[in-house]
Amino acid sequence: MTTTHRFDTLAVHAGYEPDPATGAVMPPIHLATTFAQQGPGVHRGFEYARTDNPTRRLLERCLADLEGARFGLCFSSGCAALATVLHTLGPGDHVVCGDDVYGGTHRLLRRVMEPLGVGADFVDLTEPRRLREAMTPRTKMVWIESPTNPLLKVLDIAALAEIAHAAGARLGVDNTFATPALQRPLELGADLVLHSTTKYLNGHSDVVGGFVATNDEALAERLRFLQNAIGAVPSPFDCFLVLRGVRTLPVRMRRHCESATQLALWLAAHPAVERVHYPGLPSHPGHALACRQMRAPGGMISFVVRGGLPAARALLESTRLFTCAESLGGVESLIESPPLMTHGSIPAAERERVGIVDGLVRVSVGLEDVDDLRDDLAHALEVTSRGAR
Ligand code: P1T
Repeated sequence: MTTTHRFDTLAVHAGYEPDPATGAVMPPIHLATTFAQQGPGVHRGFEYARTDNPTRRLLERCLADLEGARFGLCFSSGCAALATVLHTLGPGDHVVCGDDVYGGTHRLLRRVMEPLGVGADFVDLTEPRRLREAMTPRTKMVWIESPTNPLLKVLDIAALAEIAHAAGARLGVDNTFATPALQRPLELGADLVLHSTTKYLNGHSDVVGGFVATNDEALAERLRFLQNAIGAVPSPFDCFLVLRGVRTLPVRMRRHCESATQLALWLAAHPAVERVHYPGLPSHPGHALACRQMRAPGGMISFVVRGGLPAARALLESTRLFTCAESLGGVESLIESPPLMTHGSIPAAERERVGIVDGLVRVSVGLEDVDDLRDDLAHALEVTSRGAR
């Protein structure tokens, strides 16, 4: 098995060969917390399970291969992964972050890192030149999502990498929404790629986890040190589950994308819907860039319902198949209100400036029959608009 295989093959095989001792085609889950040493410091590569663990090592290799990376590190959540990455920075350093990011990313920068002396500015980076304007001599990191959460903006990763590098900063890309099945940021010039493996990579809504990959050896070494020192590592069982989930990632992503495209087109023509954000729609401002940068537009859609917050609330209370819940990327379809739920930790004025309006609703399109999903939204939108009349 080599990394020259095509993506679908890699997804099935990366990181693991049948066990030479037993022939087992799936790896064992190594639950041991400590490993016997022949003498102090003399061992087979494993000492203590926070530092390294055979099941985690398999997943790290697998996910790094999928991102086309030399190095990969797993964490206990996406937020833990980002917190560890941000600890490569110190007082006086500055981050330029895309203005539309997961609420927890915003919270980590504003309320955890800023009091520690790491400044952050949140900037709309859909026009790459805005990055040049926002960079200061102290900017060490540019942090983006593409597509963004929740507005599905598409950012030009290659152009932003060039600008960041010219000023001596690193570009980190949160690739949670796209997954490596659709987009590989390191190949576009990013220095770091991050995932909440809680989402599509695991894909079954039963693990919270995070992952970071890089090709920069010195950075990987620093992250390895911080991973052990901070200790926000995943359990071996969770690593096994993510490894298992990843095997079907390309198949799942194809279906997520097909169904989301159909639903986005249908929503865009619905009278109760004011506006649809989906990179697969030709009317989306980032559509051409998405066609260049991504293999397909993804399984996430957000849209604005007419009638503001009361209408959004009624919609979330009226779906039967779409479950009202945070998170995304699982086999089941979810619906949520960013201002009330995932992005509630961002101050209202800042949310409004970014465009996270009260009527915004986000859906994670699952693997159910797309006609059932459309019928469910049709029924719920009918109930919602009846209430508004
Ligand atoms: O939940 P956790 O595994 O810690 O991952 C945080 C995170 C990081 N990056 C992106 C793009 C994310 O969407 C998330 C988590 N997001 C949700 C829970 C959500 O519903 O948007």
